[in-house]
Formats: sequence, structure tokens, C-alpha cells
Amino acid sequence: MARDAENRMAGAAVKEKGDSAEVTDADRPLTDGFHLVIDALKLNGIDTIYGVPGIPITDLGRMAQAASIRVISFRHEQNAGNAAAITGFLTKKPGICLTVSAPGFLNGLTALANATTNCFPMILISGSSEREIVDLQQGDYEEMDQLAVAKPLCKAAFRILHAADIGIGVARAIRAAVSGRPGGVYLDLPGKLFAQVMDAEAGAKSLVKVIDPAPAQIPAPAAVTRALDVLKDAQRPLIILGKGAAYAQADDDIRALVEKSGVPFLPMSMAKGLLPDTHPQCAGAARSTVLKDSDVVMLIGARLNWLLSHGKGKAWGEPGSKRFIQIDIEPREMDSNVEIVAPVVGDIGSCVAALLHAMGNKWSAPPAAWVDAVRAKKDENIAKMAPRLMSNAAPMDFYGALGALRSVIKERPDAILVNEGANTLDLARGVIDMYEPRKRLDVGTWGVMGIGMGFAIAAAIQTGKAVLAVEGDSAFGFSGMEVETICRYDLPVCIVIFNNNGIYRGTDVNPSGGADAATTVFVKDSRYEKMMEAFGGVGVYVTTPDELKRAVSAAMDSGRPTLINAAIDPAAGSESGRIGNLNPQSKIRKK
Ligand SMILES: Cc1ncc(C[n+]2csc(CCOP(=O)(O)OP(=O)(O)O)c2C)c(N)n1
Ligand SMILES: [Mg+2]
Repeated sequence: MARDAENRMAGAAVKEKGDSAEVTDADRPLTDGFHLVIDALKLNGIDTIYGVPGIPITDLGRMAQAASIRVISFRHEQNAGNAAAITGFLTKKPGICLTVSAPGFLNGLTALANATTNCFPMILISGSSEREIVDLQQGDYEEMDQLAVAKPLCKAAFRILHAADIGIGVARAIRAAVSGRPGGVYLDLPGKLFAQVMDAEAGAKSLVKVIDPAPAQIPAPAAVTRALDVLKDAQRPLIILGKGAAYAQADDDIRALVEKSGVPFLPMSMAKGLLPDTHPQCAGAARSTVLKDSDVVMLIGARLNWLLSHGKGKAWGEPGSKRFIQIDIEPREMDSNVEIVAPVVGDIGSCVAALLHAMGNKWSAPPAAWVDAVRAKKDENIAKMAPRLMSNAAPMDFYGALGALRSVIKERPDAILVNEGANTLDLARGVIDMYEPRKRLDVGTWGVMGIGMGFAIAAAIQTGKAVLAVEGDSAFGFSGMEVETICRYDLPVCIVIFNNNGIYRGTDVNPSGGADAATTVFVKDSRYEKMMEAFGGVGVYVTTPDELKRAVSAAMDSGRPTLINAAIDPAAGSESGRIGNLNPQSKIRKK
């Protein structure tokens, strides 16, 4: 048996497992921990597991596959974890990542922490080693107190010790992940649990189907009225849509609310497409103007964290010039950074529906002077950018290349765009218009590199749509080995690598004059497309925006795994993309 072989490989003695049966009647049908975990997941509508096999969960993966759960095996757990996380965002059901003990668990943990930070529901299920040995620190195979390690990094963490508790344990994990503000949940399953047997009928009865896992949280009517009173009074109102609004899947009501209000809106990165970026009220191209000059800001599922300069400081104009309305499911989000004059606490769908209803049919549009000023600024900025996007020059700069990709998405608005990098991320966010909700998936709250292939794979699997992953050459490296996974499952993923020979730029030199490369540069002119060819996918090397557009269109038409290596001028980028100001500057550092 494979598990025995693995034990031998690890040099460990094969331990006696599954000795905790308390069944007296040998003829009665039995079930075991393996089957109960699978049955509990299936009962709750879980149809996909992302993971990496190994002791003690290899057979769990096999049995899950045999039980018609789709089990997607990755090359590294972090990518499987990211796949689970974005599945949660796309489906409002917890994405599942399955890992082996200690090192596999730790590899998955980054994704779990990132999911929690981004409010994506996921469950990291990890096998773990013998409790008795781990707790006495006697040096078990892959020994680690995983529950303790996971706890501070996720929303909730549970361990199941008895087969009879699997039903309730899985139910708790599901409810914790999706209810209230969603997040990551850790579920610790010690190896012994899987082999525990129990009476099959009692096992079936022990399973729990979670009823209404994310109950509606209705806002208080007084809070709704207060918010509308503030909005009504505004001279220069602004609506900011966050990824919480995208998660809510209340797309029609959100659009109706924005349109009925007549207020300019600003989408945060992963909220782009809730209303099309080309919508007349979209103020994306006038971001600095609306942040600075607005007087009332209504946040819908958006937090006042660093991505919005904490709601204060230079970007927000005169101190004290703003009044904030905030709509969020988490009460503690209110007043997190600045005073919220009108908190509306509830799930986004219920809040938006209540606001829409309370607005009635006589809502008046904001003053024309404000709407016109925003539109004028936006038109000016769009016109300024237009010629740069049409350049077909080689070597390509970011704008020329992004101009090509922008037209691809315009022609295929239902494609999913995954995006990571620094310049590659910040400039793509501004240039590529989105037209439909939840089509843009990116580095999120932490600005983390490494989400690329995990997100792309899960997006393709969950939606069946074509995926375009626009990746900095550094960003791609964090999950690049998963091109094999993309080929193995024959997924319609087209990866475009913006290859500028390094992090931010490929032109830095080692300040010591020594032989080592500078810390931010890579091997020049690397042929990444050959990585895809190595696994049977299509590799293309392009040097002009026209070639890029043709290659991407062909990939999207064919649906074949494709990697397009797009040579970008190594001098074109800037340090840290658009957030160079966050680099610490010492007064004594010589410039
Ligand atoms: C996990 C993680 N490690 C490191 C970083 C720091 N970092 C930010 S962007 C970036 C890569 C930028 O280079 P690239 O992807 O090539 O984009 P470019 O600016 O060159 O277009 C790195 C390493 C990070 N954000 N996340
Ligand atoms: Mg780069």
C-alpha cells in the first residue's frame, strides 16, 4: 500500500493505526475517518479540494477523488492554498486546501493568513502527526503543534480527535469561514483520526449539514436613515466600492444604488467591473481628485486601510473636510482609522437593499458642478493616457503592452484577469478596464506576490472561463512551477509575463562593482515560454504590442495552456511601481 511505502521512505516504523474501534458486532457495516471527512464535505456542497498529497492525507485525496470530489494536485501548497482562497471569493463557499503535516501545513499557512487578511473564506485542512508524541515533543515524523501555530493567523482553528466529531468539526469550520466577515479557518486532522472506525449508521447520523451558513445580517433602520441623511446633504459625494462589495454578489442592487444616487464611484482593485470601468459615473481615472475634493464618502465593503491612505493625510485633502459613511459586516471596522459619522453594519447585500429601498423614488442627483468637475478631470486623464496605450514601439514599455491587453479584455469581458507584480500590477490596474463583477483577481490587501498561478488555476476550474494572468517576471517566479499543473489539467489559462529582466527594472547594477548581479535583476532575456513548452503547452515570445495582442487572442480562442513571454524595456519600470513612497528613506543614506 502506498502509505506503507511512504512510511518506509521516511525511514519511520509503520505504526499500528486504526485501533480505536468500539464496534462489537463484526457484521455491522463500518465507516472510518477518511470516509466521514469526505462525506461531511460532500454533504455541505464541497466539490473541489486543492492540495499536495503525502502522509497522512494521500489516501484521503484518493478516496475523495473516488467519491467524485474534484481533487486538484499542485506542486506547492501555497499555490493550492491560494486556489482555495480565491475559490472562496468567487463562490461564497469555503475553498478547501489539503496539506500534509508540518512543512506542507506551513506552506499552506501563508495562503490561509492571506485569505484571512482579504476576508476570503477558506479552510486549510492539514493532516498532523501523533498527538501524544507531538505534545511530549518526542520527535515524531513532521512533528509540529500545528493548531497553536495556525491560531493567530486565521479566523478560527479546530482539531478533531474522534471520528464521531468529524461532522460537527467540519460544520464548525464551514460556518466560521463564511459567516460574518469571511476568513480562513484551520482544521487539524491527526493521522490517527482517518483510520478510526465506527458504526456506519452512527457515522452517517453524526454528520451535520450546515443550515444557512452565512445568515443575513440586516442593518438597523436608524443606521440606514442616518447614512442617507448624510449622503443627501453632500455637495461633493463619492462612493468607494471595495472587494467586500464584489464578494457579496449583490451586483444588481449595488449597480442600482450607485445609479440611483448619481454619485461618482471609485472601485478598489478587485471591485472593478461591479459597474463597468467605462460607466459614466466611474471616477477611476480621477482618483486623486475625488479623494481630495469629496466632502462625503460612502464606503461599501471597503476598508480604510493603507490602500486608501487610512482615510486621512495629503491624499484626502484638507483635514476634517470629509464625512464618512461606512457599510461593512464587521462592527469593529467602524472608526478603525477615522471617525465614521454613519456606520451601517450588516451584510453588504442586505445593507444595499435597505438603502436602495429607503432612497425612494425622488432621490436627487448630486450638484452638477461636482459631477461635471469629476467628469472633466477623468476625460482629461483618459485623453492624456490614450496615445501611450496605442504605441506599437519595440522595446515595449508597460503602456504599449497594456494597451494591447486592454483591447483583449474589451473584446472578451467575461474572461478573468489575474494580475501580480509591481509596475505590471499598478499600471495594469489603471489601464485595463473591467466590465463584469469578480473578473479581476489580484494581490489584494497585502500586495503579496505568489497568488498568480493558484488564482488562475482556481478561476479556470471554478468558472470554466478563459483566464488571462498578467504577471511580472518576478511575480511569476513565486508560483511558476504550476505551469505543469495548468498543462496537466489542460486549463484555459494564458499567462503573459512582462519580462523586464527583474524586480521593478532590469537595469540595476551591483553597487559594490562585484561580480554578483544586483539584488533586483534576473538573468537577462530569459525564455520563460520554454517552461510552458516543457509540459506540452504553447510558448510564445513577443516583442511588440501587435504580436502580443495576436498571441493572447489566439490563446484565448484555442483555450490551450499558453505562456507568452513579452519583452519589456528593462528601463521602463519604476521602483516599487506606484508605491515607491512606502520605502523607508534614511536621511544619512547617500543618494
Ligand atoms: C511574498 C512577497 N515577497 C516579496 C514581495 C516584494 N515585491 C513586491 S513587488 C515584487 C516583484 C516586482 O517585480 P515584477 O513582478 O517583475 O514586476 P515589475 O515591477 O518588474 O513589473 C516583489 C518581490 C512581495 N510583495 N510579496
Ligand atoms: Mg519585472
